[in-house]
Amino acid sequence: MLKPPITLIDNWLDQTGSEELFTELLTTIDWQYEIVKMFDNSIIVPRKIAWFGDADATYRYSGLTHKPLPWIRALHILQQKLEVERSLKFNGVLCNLYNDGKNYMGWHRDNEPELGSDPIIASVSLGEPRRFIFRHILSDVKHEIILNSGSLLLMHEGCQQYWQHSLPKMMSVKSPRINLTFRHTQH
Ligand SMILES: O=C(O)CCC(=O)C(=O)O
Repeated sequence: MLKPPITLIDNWLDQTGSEELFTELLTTIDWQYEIVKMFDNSIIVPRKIAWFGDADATYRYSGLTHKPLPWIRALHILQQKLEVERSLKFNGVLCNLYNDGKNYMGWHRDNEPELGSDPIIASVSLGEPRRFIFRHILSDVKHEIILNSGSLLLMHEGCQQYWQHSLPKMMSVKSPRINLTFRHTQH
């Protein structure tokens, strides 16, 4: 059976650490709604975001240019943990805040040119568990996982080339979730 090239590590952060980090990020980050242009319309994206990274890690997606906010300690510690434990180097992290299950992310690939031709992406989840679905672009095969608080999802080479992903609405979810996707932008 066709499966996406991923590794999911539950409890990558322990429960206390996850809860503390979640509260810190929820209350200290200056979360912003994004407005994207679709044809002639301006659409408010159904979640809030913040982009942190090295000074030169400008990231352009959905037609918007994101200048990085300087690393905050809590995010820098995670960046270092990924480098030490997994030998993965990232120069930025996209933070997404989903207020509840009405907030979501539609089908897409993280395949912007500045991420390189076949990027590896590390995704850390905090707060409410949510469904996460992969869909193979040629065969339409789907693969579903649950992203629990404290989990680390590694999307390896091949994942962004051949698989889209989405975080669907979950109307039963009434509380927030934060997702941190560590990326390497090239200049
Ligand atoms: O919230 C998530 O787990 C997914 C985020 C995502 O797909 C993205 O940032 O590209």
